Amino acid sequence: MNRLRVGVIGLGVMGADHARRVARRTSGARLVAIADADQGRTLALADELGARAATDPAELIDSGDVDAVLIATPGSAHEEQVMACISAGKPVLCEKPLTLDPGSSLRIIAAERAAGGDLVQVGFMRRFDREYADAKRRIAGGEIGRILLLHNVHRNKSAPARHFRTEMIVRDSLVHEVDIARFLFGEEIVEVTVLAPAATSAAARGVQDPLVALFRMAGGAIVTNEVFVGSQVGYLVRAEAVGETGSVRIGDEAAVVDDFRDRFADAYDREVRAWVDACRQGKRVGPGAWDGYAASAVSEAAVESLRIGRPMAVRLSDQDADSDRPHSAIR
Ligand code: ISE
Repeated sequence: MNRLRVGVIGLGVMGADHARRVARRTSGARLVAIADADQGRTLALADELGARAATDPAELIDSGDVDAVLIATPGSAHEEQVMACISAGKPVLCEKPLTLDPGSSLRIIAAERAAGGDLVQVGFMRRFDREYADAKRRIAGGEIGRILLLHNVHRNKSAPARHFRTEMIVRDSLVHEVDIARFLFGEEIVEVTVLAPAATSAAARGVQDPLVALFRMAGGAIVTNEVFVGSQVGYLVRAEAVGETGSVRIGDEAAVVDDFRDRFADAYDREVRAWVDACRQGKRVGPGAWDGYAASAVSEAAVESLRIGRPMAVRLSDQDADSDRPHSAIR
């Protein structure tokens, strides 16, 4: 079978990493085209990787030499670009968050359903991390009994400098804990509470960093989350799922590194390889449009909880992409 011809849109930190991953470390795929608003950046990377520098995202998506698209642009651009991929009938791996609000994610679900395809995979790469995948297997297998608690710690060394706002800690960082809680429990999050401890002096004026968030799962379990993007120490992600008869820990052996691309390099490789393999078989793996929507709805409730200072219920649409899959049956 021919290799999957992949186009990458968005060549910032994550997008350039993915373009190199597809070009150099993903069997079954070929990087054929790249696009970014910065034409100089596009030309330089196209030269480095031997890909075509597309004139703009729309041209890349519609191009006859592109079978599948990887989107790594800012979240504000995702709806239009994912919709264009759906219209073109092309499978798409869209970096998280799928979109910045629940309504736009629901529009993507509706468009995907109307197109009759299961085309959208969302870039929640931790599901492909070996430790998280093993934890899911052990929990699903009943090794620790019913899980009652999940504790997450998520620290970055420093916050992105430009225009960083408190709600980005929720929508861009905590969103990983939202998805991994849904994944490990196999349930939806029904309530979220966000608390702002005393902020670090390293935070920009008005930014509340760190944040503490509590999720209540549909089955009654509680998830505690610390997200600290300006920790000044390094990138650290740990978790412990606590069950009735034991616990499963994640990240204890992981070195504290500077960058999330180092901590999850293997997970990103496995995620993209799984996406390519699925596309070549006309299938989809991992988190889909519904998972992107649910994470967006929880993020919206989390931002509101922080604003009003009390718990917020998470209300999900009954427009489920897989009508035969109850909300709580998360893949
Ligand atoms: C970034 O976009 C990621 O996805 C990282 O995993 C996360 O730790 C970081 O906070 C985000 O900005």
